[in-house]
Amino acid sequence: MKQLKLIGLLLLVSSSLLMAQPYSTISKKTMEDFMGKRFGMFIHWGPVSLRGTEIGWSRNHGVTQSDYDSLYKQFNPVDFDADAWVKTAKETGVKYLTITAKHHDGFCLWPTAYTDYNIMNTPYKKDVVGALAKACKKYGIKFCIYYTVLDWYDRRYPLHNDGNKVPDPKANMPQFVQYMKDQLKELVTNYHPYMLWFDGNWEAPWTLADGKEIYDFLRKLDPNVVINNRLGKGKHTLLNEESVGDYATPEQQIGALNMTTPWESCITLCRQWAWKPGDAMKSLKECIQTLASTAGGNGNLLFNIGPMPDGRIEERQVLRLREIGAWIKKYGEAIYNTKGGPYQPNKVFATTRKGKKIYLHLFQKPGEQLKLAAIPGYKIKKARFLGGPRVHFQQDEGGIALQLPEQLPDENDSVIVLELNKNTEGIAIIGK
Ligand code: H79
Repeated sequence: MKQLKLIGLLLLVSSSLLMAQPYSTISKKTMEDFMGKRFGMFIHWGPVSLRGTEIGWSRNHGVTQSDYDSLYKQFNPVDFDADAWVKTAKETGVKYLTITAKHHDGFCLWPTAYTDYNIMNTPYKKDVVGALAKACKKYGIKFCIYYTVLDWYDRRYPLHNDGNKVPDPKANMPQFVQYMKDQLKELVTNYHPYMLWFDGNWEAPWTLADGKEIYDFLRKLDPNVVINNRLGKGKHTLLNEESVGDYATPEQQIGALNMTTPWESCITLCRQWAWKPGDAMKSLKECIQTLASTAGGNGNLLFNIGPMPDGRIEERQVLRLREIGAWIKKYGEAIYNTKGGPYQPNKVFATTRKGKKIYLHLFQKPGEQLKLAAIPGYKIKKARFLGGPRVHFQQDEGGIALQLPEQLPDENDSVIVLELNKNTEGIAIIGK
C-alpha cells in the first residue's frame, strides 16, 4: 500500500514536471550555441521614426491613425547603409542582430507578396531586411528577425489598436494565421534567419493552439531556427506549459539567474524602442553592468537601438556602442561562452564561469576587501585582474577575502579571474 502511494506520488510529480514543459523541439546543441553568444543587437525601425514616437503603441496614441498609416508614403531613408549598421554591430561586440521586419503597426520592411503595406511602396523601394541579412553574412553576425503576431493594421486581425478591445466583425483569424504563414515562409526561405523573435501574443485573439500551429509550421521549414517564447501565451519571463518557443524573454529588466531555462533580456539603450529625438541614453557604466549582470544570471542581452528616419544611427549612440565594444574587446572572455554564477549577481558584483575559471565582475569597491562566501569543496589557486596584476587573497571554510587596490582598474566593471583547482561549472548557486 505504501509502495503504491509512493508510485502514485512519483507519477504525479513526473507528470506535473512534464506538463511544465514548453512547446519546443529545438536541439540542446542549438540552444547552447545561441546562449553562448550572450550579446545581440535589437533594431526597431520603420516609418514611425518620422514622428519620433514609439513603434509599439503610438498609433492612435499621440499619432492619429490616418497620419500613422500614411507615414510610409514619406518614408525615404536615403542614408540607410546596411553595411554601416552591421559594422557598428560588429564594433559593439554583438554576435547576432534582430530587425523588426513587422511590428504591431503591420508595416513590412521587406518586399512581401502578401500585403501592399511594405517597403516597396515607399519612395525608398529597397529591401531593408534583405540588405541586413546580406551584410550580417558578410560580417559574420547571425541574422535574426522580429515578427509580432498582432497586427492592428490588417483587417483580418480582430483588434485595431491597443485601446480598442471590441473585435472587428469582419476579421478572420484563420485567414490571418494563413497570412502569417505565408509571410514567415517568405522570411525563412529568403533570409534564413538564425532566430525568430515573436511578440504581441498577449491579446485575446491569439491562442495557444495558434502558437503551436505556427511553431510546427516553422519547424518543418527549418528544424534549427531558434524561436523565442512569445508564440505561446503566459508570462514572458517563464518557459512553462503555456509557452510556445525555445527561450524566455524578460523585457526591459535583467532576468533572474536561471541555470536550466535559457533566457534573453531585451533592453533599450535609450528609453524608447523606436527613435526619439533627444531620448535619454544609458551611461556606459549602465550598459556594461547590464551586460555583465545578464551574463552573471546565465542569460543573453538583446540590446536595442532605434535608427533615425533618414537611415542613420545617431552619432552619440554609435559612440556609446563603440565604447561598449572597446570594453568587450578587453574583457570578452569573461562574457562570451561563459555560464552564469556560481554567485547570485548583485549590485556590487556578478560572476561568470568557464572551465576552471570564475570571472568576478566588480562594479564598485565595497571597501579594502571583497568578501565572498566560501565555495565548499573548491580551492582558489590564483587570482588576478584580467589583463592586469595579481590579486592577493585569503580563503578558509568561513569564506574568501580578496584584497582590492586603492583604485579599481576599470571604473565600469573590473574583472578578476579566479583560477580554481577543478572545473567550476558544476558549483551550485551561492546566495539568494
Ligand atoms: O518591440 C518592443 C515593444 O514595442 C514591444 N515589445 C518589445 C520587444 C511591446 N509591445 N507592447 N509592449 C511592449 C508593452 C506591452 C505591455 C503589456 Fe503586457 C501587454 C502589458 C499588458 C499586456 C505583456 C503582458 C506584458 C505584460 C503583460
